[in-house]
Amino acid sequence: MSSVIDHPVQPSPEVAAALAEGRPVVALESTIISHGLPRPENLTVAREFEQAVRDAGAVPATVAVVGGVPCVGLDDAALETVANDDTVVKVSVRDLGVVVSRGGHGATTVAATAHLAALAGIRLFATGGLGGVHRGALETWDESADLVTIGRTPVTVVCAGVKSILDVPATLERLETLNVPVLGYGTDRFPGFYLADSGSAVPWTVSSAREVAEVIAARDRLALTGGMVVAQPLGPDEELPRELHDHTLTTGLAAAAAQGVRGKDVTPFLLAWFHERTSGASLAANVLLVKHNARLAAQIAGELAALAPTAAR
Ligand code: PSU
Ligand code: MN
Repeated sequence: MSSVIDHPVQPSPEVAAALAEGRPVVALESTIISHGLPRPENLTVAREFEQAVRDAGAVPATVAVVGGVPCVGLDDAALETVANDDTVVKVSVRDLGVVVSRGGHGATTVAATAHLAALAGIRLFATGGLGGVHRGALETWDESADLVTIGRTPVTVVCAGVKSILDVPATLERLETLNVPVLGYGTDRFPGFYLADSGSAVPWTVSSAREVAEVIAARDRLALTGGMVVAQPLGPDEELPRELHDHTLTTGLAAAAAQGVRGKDVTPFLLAWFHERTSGASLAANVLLVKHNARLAAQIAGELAALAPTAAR
């Protein structure tokens, strides 16, 4: 039995075997399960995200801190804890050491998931939306640690862009400063999560998983050790109706301000606001886009394993 003293993270037996054999593995975050999606759908959906990775030929590794152990790959009981236990806290990189030392439960954000996945040797990570620069950040300084962490962590994050609850142009500017390439998958527009087009352009467009794997391999050869973002939009028939989206966003931002919601609570507050006020439409879009991203990340991991067998681990 390995311990967290010998090894920084604890991979599940299935994940450990896949990594040792150079088979494709895709990390999945857990904040989306505990704080991003409503109960009881969150547990079912968490299993569906893992299944989407499997269906595309890779091994899913959902990341979370369970009883103080930084786990990469969760068994059924651990996944259930993350989905249903009220003591699970949202854990970004700054929180990891505290939650681990106290033996607590933590659901990892994109930043904390990327950090632990990279420690385990996983190169691909699928999620819904990245954190980013919040609106009004000039006064509040509220910028997600997701950005700086991706900037220095050798993981490719497949997402549907960022939510329009954020300042999208400022987020893209920060990613540029942090040397993070943003590749639009089949699009030259940066996706806006529920919306296919956030209104901003991406610097690069790719059209196959193979192409993304080639960029990862080229970056490895160039000793570019930071991370990368692959942004995949929902289809035209899959995105939220724009009027519904805009109305829900405006009222949600106003409610957050009126109720004094700040810091790490802002994102979960706005996600819940959308889920409660779009009669299931935002939830359906959210689940669909994560599954798309899980599938694409698995395909990229497969291509990378074929292209550069040692880089895929
Ligand atoms: N954006 C979403 N859904 C999410 C999150 C962001 O559309 O679930 C979660 C992710 O876990 C992300 C985190 O890493 O919120 C960012 O939170 P903060 O802005 O507090 O860093
Ligand atoms: Mn924040």
